[in-house]
Formats: sequence, C-alpha cells, structure tokens
Amino acid sequence: MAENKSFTRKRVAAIHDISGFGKCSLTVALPILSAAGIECSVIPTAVLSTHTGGFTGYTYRDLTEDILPVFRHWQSLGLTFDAGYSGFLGSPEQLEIVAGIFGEMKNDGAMIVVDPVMADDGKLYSTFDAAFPDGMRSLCAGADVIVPNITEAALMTGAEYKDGPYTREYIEKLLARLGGITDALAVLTGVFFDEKELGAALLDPKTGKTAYALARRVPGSYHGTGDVFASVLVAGLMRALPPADAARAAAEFTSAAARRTKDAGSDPRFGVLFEEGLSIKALL
Ligand code: PXL
Repeated sequence: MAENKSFTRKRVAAIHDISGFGKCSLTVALPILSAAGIECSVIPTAVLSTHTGGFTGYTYRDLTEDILPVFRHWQSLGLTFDAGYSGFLGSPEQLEIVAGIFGEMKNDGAMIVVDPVMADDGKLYSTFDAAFPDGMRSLCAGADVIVPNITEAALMTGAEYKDGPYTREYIEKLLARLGGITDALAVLTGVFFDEKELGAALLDPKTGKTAYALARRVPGSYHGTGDVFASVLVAGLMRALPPADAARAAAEFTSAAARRTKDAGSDPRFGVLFEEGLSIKALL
C-alpha cells in the first residue's frame, strides 16, 4: 500500500447520534475514520436502539444537555481539532448548539463539514417538522464543506425536487442554488444520469468549478449510504486529497458496500456491508 508521505496525523470531532443497530451516523463515522488513520473523537447527540429509517418502537435518549459541556471539557484540556463533522441532529436546539461549537472550532482553524441529514427520496424524515430545513440551512451557511443529497439540497434552497435519472442542467442548477446559501464546497450526493453510475456532483463556489465523482450504480436503496459516503469524504479531505478525488474514493467505497449488501440479500434497513472494505487507506 502506498503511504502518503506528507500525511500528518489529524483529529476529527464527529457530532452525530449513535444508533445502536442499523449502521449509520457514529457507528459508521468511527470505524471509517479510524481505518483511514484519522483520530475520531465523538460527541453523541442522542442514543437510539436503531435509526429511525423504517423501524418502529425505537428508544431515543436525547443528549442535548451534554453536547456543550463535552466540548467545554475538551477545551479545558487544550484539545484542538482539524475538522468538525456533523450528521443527524435531532432538533433545532441541537442545530444551534452545534453551530456555536463549529463557530469556535472554525476560529481555531478546523475544517467544518456538515452533512445536513434530514430527508431522502423527496421526503423529510418523519421526526422533523417543516421548519427544520431552515435551521439546517443556517448550519450549512457556516460550513466549509456540505454533503446534502438531492432532497436535502432542494429543501434547503427551495428548488423543485425531482426523481432521477437527472439532467446535468438540473444538477448544476441545484449546485448553483447551494452556492447561493453558503460559500462551502458543495458535494451533492445521489446524482445519476443513467442506470450505470451514481455518485456526487461538486461545486467550489470560490472557483465556480464543477466536478463529478461517479461509481458503478447498484440498483435499490440502502440505508446509511449517505453517512458512509460523507465519512469517507471527510477521511479523504483529512488525508489532503483534492475534493474531487476524496469524493471519488467515497463513491467507490459506498458503491462496493451497496454491491455486497445487494449480493448478500440483507435487509436494506440494516445498513450496508461496509466492513469488508475497511482497508480504505489503499484508496486514499
Ligand atoms: O443515516 C442517517 C440517520 C442517522 N441517524 C438517525 C437516523 C438516520 C436516518 O434515518 O434515523 C437516528
């Protein structure tokens, strides 16, 4: 395996829920970042028995009150972070707390990555109300990198949501709209133009440059793929890859995990079989 000689050790603060079963949020971010050689510190925002995507009767222990004290304790220890990375956040109050933390981390030089987890397939997740995308838009406004899917991008920008396959025109309009709500690098996921490939479209609003990072498309829909993609993307950025290369690695890794899941015939709610691909340092 080729070692990137210029790589220096990096530490990420991941702020997501922990869903005990179902492979998403922290149960995905931790193994992926660790396997990529990145230290991953966590602030769990809630503890659930499973994620909320297709299960009923799940437990939900809210940890809103602990988020800021955890961060203050870290500060009292003089800890610094190369990146802050958020995903599923359970309430408008959590969005505000995390925005405050990210503001402080950014002042100290951290890269802020926001995956605005809240919707898919044209629909807001059932646990959120219609005002939630406005709060998520504010969190994205202060980020350096955002990783919305098509539904989340449409909800935050007021654009029309469409089912794929997409046209380049629709995708690039959506990217331009994202450029209107934030200066962050936009990595739009769930992009496909035909049955063969699926991945991300990127827009760097500072240069106006658009790029695509596509991999083999696996038919079907698999829970947690957005979290898997975003976690590999963060790992790649921390390993100083150009964003389009980090997104390509993320698309390849996610596609391979979806393929294994399809081949195994496992329940798509149980998450994707990403574990066997965890020698991902080879990709980065
Ligand atoms: O995969 C995103 C996600 C994360 N965390 C929780 C979720 C979901 C999506 O449904 O319910 C708790």
